Amino acid sequence: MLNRNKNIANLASGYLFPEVAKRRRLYAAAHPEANIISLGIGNTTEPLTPHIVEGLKAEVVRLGTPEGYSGYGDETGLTALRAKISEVLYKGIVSLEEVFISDGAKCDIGRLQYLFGSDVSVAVQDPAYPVYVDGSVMVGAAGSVPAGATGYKGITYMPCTTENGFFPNLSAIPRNSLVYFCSPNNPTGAVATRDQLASLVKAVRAKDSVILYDSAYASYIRDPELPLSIFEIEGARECAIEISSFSKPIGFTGVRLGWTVVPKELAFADGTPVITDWTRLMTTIFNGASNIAQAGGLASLDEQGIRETRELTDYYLENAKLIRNALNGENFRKAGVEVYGGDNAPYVWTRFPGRKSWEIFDLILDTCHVVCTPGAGFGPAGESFIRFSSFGHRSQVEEACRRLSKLVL
Ligand code: PL4
Repeated sequence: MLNRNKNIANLASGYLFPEVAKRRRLYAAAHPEANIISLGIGNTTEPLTPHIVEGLKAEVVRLGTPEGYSGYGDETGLTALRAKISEVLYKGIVSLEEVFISDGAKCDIGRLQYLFGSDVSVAVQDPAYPVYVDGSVMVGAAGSVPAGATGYKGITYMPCTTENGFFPNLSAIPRNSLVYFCSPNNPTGAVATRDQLASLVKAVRAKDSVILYDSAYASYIRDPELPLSIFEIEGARECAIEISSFSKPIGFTGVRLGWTVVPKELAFADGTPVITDWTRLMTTIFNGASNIAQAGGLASLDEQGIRETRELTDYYLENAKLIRNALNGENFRKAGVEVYGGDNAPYVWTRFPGRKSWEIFDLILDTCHVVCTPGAGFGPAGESFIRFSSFGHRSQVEEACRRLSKLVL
C-alpha cells in the first residue's frame, strides 16, 4: 500500500468546525428534547436577496437556450465580474487583470499554500481561522506539534490579546515568511486601522515576506476610517495578496464564489512575478467558478445589489449587537466576562477569565442549548475565549440571548 502523506499525518487533531458539529450531534442524540440554537459556525442563514436571485435566474435561463449556452469559461473568471470588482470594491486601485475569480476564499487559501509550497516560514495571528495553520501543515510548510508544545513547529504564532488590542507584535515576523492577516478578524472581531496596516506592510517588507490578507468580512465595516483592503496601504502592492469572498456579503456560502487579488509588482526572489505562477496554477488545477454563481456576483455589484448587500450585512450586525448586549448582562459582568468585536465584524469574542474554552462551550450547550465556538480551537491565545457568530435568524438569536441572560457562571 502507499505510504500516508507525512504532512497530513502531522496534523494534531481534527478540523475545528466538524469537531464542534460532532459535539452538537452527540448532545442532540443524548437530549432529543433540546431545541439547540447555533451561534457557532459562521454560516449564513438569511435567503438570497431578490435582485441577486434575478441575476442567478437570468443566467440559468440563458444557459437553457442554444444561443446563450456556454460551457467552460475562463479559469480566471468572467471579465465583466473582474472589472466590476476592480471598479466597485477597489475603486480602481487594483486592475481587472489582477483579480482572479474563484469558488471561495477557503479554496484559494489552499491553492495559495500550494503555490508557495513547503519552503517558506509561516506566521499567523493567534488566534486565527484554522485553515491558515492546518493548510500550512498539509503542504509541509510546518511540522508536527513537538511534545509538550501548544503549536506546530515552523509556525510563528503572534498573540493577539486584550493587552495588545488584538494587533500582534510585528517584530516576531520571520524573514522570508508568509504572514496570514485577517481583518475584520475571525475570530476576534478586531479591525486593523490604517496605521496598523501601514506598520504591517513596513514590517513585512523589511523581512522580505508576503502578507496573505483575508478580507472575507470587509463588507461588515461601517466605520469609514477603517480600511477595506490592504491595497489602500502604500507599499502593499509589493508585498501582499488579498483573498476575499461573496459568502458573507451576499450569503453565497453554499453558492460558492470568491476572488483573490495578486498585484503585478509582487515578485519572487528570482524576479518572477507571482501573478505569472498564480495564473499558471489557476489555469492548471482550477476550472473556473460556476458561471451561474458569477452572474449572481455580478448582480450584487450594481446599484440594487449593493443596496441589498448592505441590508443583509446590517441584519447580521444587528444580531451581533443583540448578542453583545446579552453578553454584557449582569450575570456575565459579575463573572468578570469581557466582550469584544461585533461592531464592524460579525463575530463577538468573549473572554471568561480563569476558565477553559471547551468547558464554557459545554456549559453553554448544556444549560442554554446554544452552540458557540471555543476560542482555543483558533490557537493557543484563544484559550478562555468563546466566539459567538451573529449568523442566525433574528428570532433564534433573540431566544439564544434570553437563554444566555439566565446562564449561571
Ligand atoms: C466553516 C476568515 C467560517 N466549513 O466561504 P469562503 O470559502 O469564501 O470563505 C471561508 C472563510 C474565509 N476566510 C475567513 C473565514 O472566516 C471563512 C469562513 N469561516 C467560520 O465559522 O469561521 C465558516 C467556517 C467552513 C470553513 O471551514 O471555512
